[in-house]
Parts: sequence; structure tokens; C-alpha cells
Amino acid sequence: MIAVGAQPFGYELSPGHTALVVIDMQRDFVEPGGFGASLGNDVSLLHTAIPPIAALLAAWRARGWPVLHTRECHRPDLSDCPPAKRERGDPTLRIGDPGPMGRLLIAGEAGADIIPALAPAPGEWVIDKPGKGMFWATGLHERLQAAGITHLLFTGVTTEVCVQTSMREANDRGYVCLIVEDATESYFPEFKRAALDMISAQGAIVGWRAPSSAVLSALDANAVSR
Ligand code: TIU
Repeated sequence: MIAVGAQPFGYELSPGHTALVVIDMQRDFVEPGGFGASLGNDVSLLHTAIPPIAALLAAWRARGWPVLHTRECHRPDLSDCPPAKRERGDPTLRIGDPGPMGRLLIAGEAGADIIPALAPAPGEWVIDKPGKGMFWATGLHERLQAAGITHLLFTGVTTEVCVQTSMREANDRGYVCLIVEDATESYFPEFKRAALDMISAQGAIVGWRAPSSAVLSALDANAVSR
């Protein structure tokens, strides 16, 4: 095990059995004209998470460890998009409506793609999910179990929506989870702070938190192993 300095106490990372999870780093959330912007958000707030995610991806790839990307998106016929989700609120564009990057949150459209800076490498998992959480209607738990993955490091956007939902789902399924503080972002800085606090409170009730520097220095201090 590799010891990572974390809160509320040290995290033990299992080499080769810890997947790096990159949640929804899609153009639809990060670039102007997408779903995140349609909800009235300043998408530039998410950009600070990109370099730390890229550094973690490089570290995982160098070790041949598992990497998992998710995309929040729906089928073109919207058969997996509950009307209650599509009709919520008063966005400028709704899921499935045409926008400058194609139809919002629809698989295969440009906006649903992961941003080029964090593009999945060959062999990495890409999970399309119709919900905020990565386990709902994806079959992911069975795949992780079959691959022997026991630990998950969470990155991506947004902290209190898809990242937190996925981490809570993972915690309930028995995965040992850590969220990387600077590799996740929210449109609402106060929500990010609160989400990190509620995850790690009460003796890591949902999981651990640590900056990417703590993860990377822990890896550097250990010989490359698979
Ligand atoms: N709106 C918002 O903050 N997030 C989402 O709708 N999805 C994800 O977090 N990926």
C-alpha cells in the first residue's frame, strides 16, 4: 500500500487496484455554449481543475494503472432521459436541444466529448451515464469488481453534483474513496468547500480528501509498481 497524506487521516492507496476516476470533463460543462452555460453558469470557473487532472492522468498512465472517464449524456432519442430531468428549471437550452456544440448532453455530439486536454487514451474506460452518479444504469460496479478495483480516486466536475453523487454511490458499494481537492471544481466555490467538508467529516464518512501534490509525492516516493 502507498501512504498518502490526506484528511481526516492517512489514506492507503492500493497500487494497481486504485482507479483514477475523471468525472464528466466534457465540453458541455467546461466550454461556452454547452449544458453548464445553459444553466446560467460561468464555465471558466472549472478550468483550474484541468492541469491537476492531467498530472494525475500522466502518473496513472506511467504505471499502467486503471483510468476511468465518465460522460453525462443521453441517447439521441432521449429514451434514457427522464422527463423530470429534461423539464427541470428554466435553462436557455434543454437537454437534446441544438446548440453551438451540437445537441446538449447527447452521446456522439461534439459537446458530449471529453475536452482534448484530457482525452482518454486507448484502453481507458469511458462510461456514458444518464444520471449524475456513475453507477446508475451503467453496469459499472460489476466491471470494477471483475477488474479487481477496490479503491477510487475522484476528480472532475462538478464537485457537489456528479463527483459527490458518484463518490457516495461508490462508498456505499464498498470502494475506498478519496477526492482530489484541486482536481475537482464547481460553478459555486462555496458548494465545493461544503462538499469537501461533508465528504471527509465524521471520520471520512464518505471518503478522504487530499491535494494532487500529496498523491503525486506519495507515488514518487514509491518505486513504480503494477
Ligand atoms: N450542473 C452541475 O453542476 N453539474 C451537472 O449537471 N453535471 C455534473 O456535475 N457532471
